[in-house]
Amino acid sequence: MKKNLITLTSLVLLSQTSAFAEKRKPNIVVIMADDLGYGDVSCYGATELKTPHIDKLASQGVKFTSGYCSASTCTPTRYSMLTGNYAFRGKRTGIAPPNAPAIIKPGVETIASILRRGGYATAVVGKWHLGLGAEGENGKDGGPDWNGELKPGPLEIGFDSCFLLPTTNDRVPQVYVKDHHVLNLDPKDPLWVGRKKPEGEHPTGVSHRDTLKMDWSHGHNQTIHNGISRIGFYTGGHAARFRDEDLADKWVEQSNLFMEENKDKPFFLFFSGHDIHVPRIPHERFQGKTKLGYRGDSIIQMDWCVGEVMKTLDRLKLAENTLVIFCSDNGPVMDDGYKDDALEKLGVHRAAGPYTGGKYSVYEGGTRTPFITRWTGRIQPAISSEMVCTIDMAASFASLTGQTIPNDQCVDSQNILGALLGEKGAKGRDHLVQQDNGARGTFGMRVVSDKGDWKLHRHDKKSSRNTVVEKKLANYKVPQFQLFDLSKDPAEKKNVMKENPEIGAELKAKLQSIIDAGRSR
Ligand code: NG6
Ligand code: CA
Repeated sequence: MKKNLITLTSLVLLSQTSAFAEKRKPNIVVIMADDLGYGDVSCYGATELKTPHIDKLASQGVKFTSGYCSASTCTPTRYSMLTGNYAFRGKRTGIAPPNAPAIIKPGVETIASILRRGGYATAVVGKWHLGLGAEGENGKDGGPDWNGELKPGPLEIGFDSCFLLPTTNDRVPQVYVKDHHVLNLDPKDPLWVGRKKPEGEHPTGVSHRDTLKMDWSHGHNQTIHNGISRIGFYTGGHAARFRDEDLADKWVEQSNLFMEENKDKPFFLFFSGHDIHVPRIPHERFQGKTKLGYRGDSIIQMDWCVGEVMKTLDRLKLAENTLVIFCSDNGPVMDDGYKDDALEKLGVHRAAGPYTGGKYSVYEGGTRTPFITRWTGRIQPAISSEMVCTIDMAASFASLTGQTIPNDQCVDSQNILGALLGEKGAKGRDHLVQQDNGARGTFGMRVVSDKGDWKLHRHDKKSSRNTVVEKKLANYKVPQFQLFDLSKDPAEKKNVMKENPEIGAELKAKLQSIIDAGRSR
């Protein structure tokens, strides 16, 4: 009897200690904004609007002045963030079309698989844009089976659950995906998604332009939903379709549910809102809140989302046990295909702050973005100039949670946990390769050493893409290599390759060796 009692007591003690140990593993919440520039929030210098919630986060944590995403478009940054691999190494890592199959294959290590192994509940809520479904075989198209099981997808690469906008909202279809299925899909009204206009009557942004509630400026003139024409065609799935105005509320609702359900165990939430990507259609209650038009109003809506997530952490008493990271997937863009007056109403607002370029560019404005870490009680408020990047989350989170990563995985992710936590003397990266979209041979590389703070640009071929920005760029003869001294010239205005041939040669060789080595970890 006595022996049993002892065993029982020790069992209780043991389970309490392990519960305690589990509890001590911090939750991780990554909030990634879409197309948000360095200068788009007030704590990074915006004066034309106020972002109180993001500002508060920054005042409670570390505000990085050299925080980056790894690419200046969405898909490659998100691919790199999750896998810890530079996107230019992977196939089909450029902006994903509506029917793209899953880009990250099952078996590839991701932040989610690492943390799940460490006992975390893992979820992604919001924009995915990394493809769904298998590769095509025997000449058949692969990609999402919209009316069946949508796999592989997030659940096959480490997430326990997902609630998604499958692509990006200027692309079809406007439906939510919950785990493996389109939510609220009526089998009697199947969803079809394709590149060719369906037969018969099918209003488009061209044929019914005068009915649109927001006009398009380039592309984005195919199937109309909610008065907005999109990239790509779709039919059916009417009961499943959402209103653009409600997206932000939905992400908050679903994130709150996940955090509440998992409040007693460590969790990883990837909050991947759609703001401030086009079409910028904020909820009615945010429309007109700034003088910058819907682009500014969407920033306010995104800031509200950040506030709501923080409120939930407070309500669940989790702020002291949660590492929060706020970042963006690429720099800013004004006209990205819709006439929403972003440029016309810009005034003195500088979306990329002091930097040149933005989305689609390897100038600093393309990838240097707001980047904030907060962990109440653990991180001391500070401003840090250490170089940190979204691609480093994999190795850093592995270190934080005591996980090991196989040598052939997360090959470009660096463990910069100390810098992310603002620890005194802890170093960030000393170099970072930046890319535009896909793997087309346009690179930026920043290198910080005792020789200075340098930036190399490499443009292997003339861009063939069709964006307004790139068309403009194509009118210039861009030298294959350019060198900028960021210590004197953060705006990358003066190419100093001729004056600094040795530094130039060193950086060229370093970039080439990173590409050739297939890894940089
Ligand atoms: C471009 C789209 C742009 C945007 C971008 C992806 C055109 C002319 N432009 O091809 O509107 O959707 O892709 O943005 O169609 S991202 O942030 O998801 O990478
Ligand atoms: Ca983006």
